[in-house]
Amino acid sequence: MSTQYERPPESAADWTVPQDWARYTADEHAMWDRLFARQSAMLPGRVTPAFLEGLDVLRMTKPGIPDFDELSERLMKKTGWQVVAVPGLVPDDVFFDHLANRRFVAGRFIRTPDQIDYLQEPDVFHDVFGHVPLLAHPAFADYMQAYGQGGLRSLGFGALHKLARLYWYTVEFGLIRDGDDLKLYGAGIVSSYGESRFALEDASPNRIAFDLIRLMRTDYRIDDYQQSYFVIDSFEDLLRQTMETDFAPLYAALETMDDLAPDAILAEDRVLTRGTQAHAKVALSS
Ligand code: HBI
Ligand code: FE
Repeated sequence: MSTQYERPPESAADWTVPQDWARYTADEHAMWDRLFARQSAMLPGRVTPAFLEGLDVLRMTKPGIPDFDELSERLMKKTGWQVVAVPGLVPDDVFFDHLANRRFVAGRFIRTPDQIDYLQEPDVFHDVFGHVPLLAHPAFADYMQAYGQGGLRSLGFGALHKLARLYWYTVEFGLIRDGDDLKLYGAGIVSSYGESRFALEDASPNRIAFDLIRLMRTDYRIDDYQQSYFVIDSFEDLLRQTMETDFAPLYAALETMDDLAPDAILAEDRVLTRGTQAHAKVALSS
């Protein structure tokens, strides 16, 4: 879990690098525009309205890869967050320290055409299109900072593995209730053409009401669409539940409980959709 990465010599002690916005090529900007057009055609009606508001107030609808300094200036006024560039994945403690200080670390490179639907390391489209719009939402912005602070504390408990599930099933792959509807908000979903439809509309995955302890017991998949999505009521509710929780006793309690498979359903779950898991079965047999 606590992978050691080599800090590139050109990066600062906190792993940041200049974005070097002027160095992007026309092809790189065109790649952003292509991804942006594809996602913004599909997201209205599917994504939480807060995401679209974020795109708008941050002026992310302008063509081309956003300039992080410009983005930070707008975000700073709204919620006090900044976007800083990093060369790739950074160590957990560095990642959490940035979040705890309201700095979102973003990859500066962009995927190539042959990687359009899948790449391993987060690029600028995933990080900036996927994550940054919601940082303009006050409760979500506070949740991300609280996550960074909790992350730093979790390292002292050797509990990062459990806390990482919270990030995964909320920040990356979360769904949110909108009246009687479900909407997308997780960055891993909203930056993915395939998963944006799958997470909401496919019969395969489970959709289960958010429950902090239950979620922190649940393993996740990094190699395919999720087998279960967890649904929050609102960003305010997510923030409140995590702020009210004392994680030290929670980690101790989790040690006594079994981990759950990504497709598990428990008798006490509030299940919104019981998935067929047809997608996971096909993927497994191929
Ligand atoms: N580094 N650049 C980057 N982006 C991440 O999302 C990230 C990271 N390092 C560690 C990390 N995430 C994990 O600690 C979290 O996903 C829990
Ligand atoms: Fe991400």
